[in-house]
Amino acid sequence: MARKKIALIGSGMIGGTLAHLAAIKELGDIVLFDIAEGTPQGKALDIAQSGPVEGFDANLKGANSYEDIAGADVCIVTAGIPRKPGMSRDDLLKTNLGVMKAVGEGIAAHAPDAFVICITNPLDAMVWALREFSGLPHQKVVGMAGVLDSARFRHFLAEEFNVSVEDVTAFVLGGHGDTMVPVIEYSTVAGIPVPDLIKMGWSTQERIDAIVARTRSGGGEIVGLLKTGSAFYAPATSAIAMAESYLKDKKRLLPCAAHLTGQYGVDDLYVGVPIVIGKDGVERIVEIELNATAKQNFDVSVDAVKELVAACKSIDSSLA
Ligand code: A3D
Repeated sequence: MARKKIALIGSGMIGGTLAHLAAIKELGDIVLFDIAEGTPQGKALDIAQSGPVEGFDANLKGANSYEDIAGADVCIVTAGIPRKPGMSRDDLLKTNLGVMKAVGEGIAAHAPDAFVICITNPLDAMVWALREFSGLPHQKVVGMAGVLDSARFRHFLAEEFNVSVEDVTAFVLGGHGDTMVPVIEYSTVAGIPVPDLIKMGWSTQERIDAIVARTRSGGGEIVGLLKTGSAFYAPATSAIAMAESYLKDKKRLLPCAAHLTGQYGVDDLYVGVPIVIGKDGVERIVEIELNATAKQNFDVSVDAVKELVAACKSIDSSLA
């Protein structure tokens, strides 16, 4: 059986980490693509040279031409620019929208059967635009944010309760950004919901509220520390979990930005919700019951995504 092929569109900090993880996990052969000449080739060679030590078999190739992603089973998109000092959110949106157009057309031409995972920010709007530009089926295009935001929440909860991260499950829904919705009723330690743990004296509502707030600004906290970039290890790991669920038909239930067609009262928008990822891509969208506060927060989050999509439509009339 031929190896699967994984194309990484964007070979920056997340792209390189994705390549390393995909190689170590032997998910398939890997193509690193970027417009920067030398970067994808250098990273591909460096990671390939770790193969003999790690003992993985994977072909790694760096590329500046979309032809090299031909026939990819999975494309993970991190291409774009980060927000620079003095740059408005709209300027960022405009630039990255142009990048999504080029990437979407490249994928449509060379890897139309791929499962596509978008990571480029602003996430919920970029994944929507990428899907529009590529024309791929909605169930084959998703955005990575919820797995990362939930992982951050799980990490903080595990620290708070002094238990293994393995036993902590958590849900963070909604758009990626300040308006994301960590849902504590569905967050558990080995099945015990967080509100019950508060009642049992494991923590207090105030401390959990602080953890929720820290989760919401989890990306910003890391940007503040790194100063020259944003998080890349945990974002890459999160996208690899999604890719693995597709490639191995694991049918994992993961919070991801998925295209909604009426679920949660939302139509034609990508928002973070629980989905099942298997060999067909998004195989199920799971509608969980939200309490009044969570629903209210979810709606605020949806409005923020709507605004961004409207801005995309006004920048590029082909999207309107
Ligand atoms: P970075 O290291 O700057 O890598 C981006 C790469 O994209 C660079 O190598 C660029 O050369 C390349 N690039 C730019 N334009 C194009 C193009 N047209 N075609 C192909 N490649 C291009 O960034 P990063 O890897 O740290 O982050 C990548 C993206 O992920 C950014 O938009 C971040 O904001 C975003 N991000 C999202 C999350 C989420 O949870 C959603 C978390 C962390 C980062």
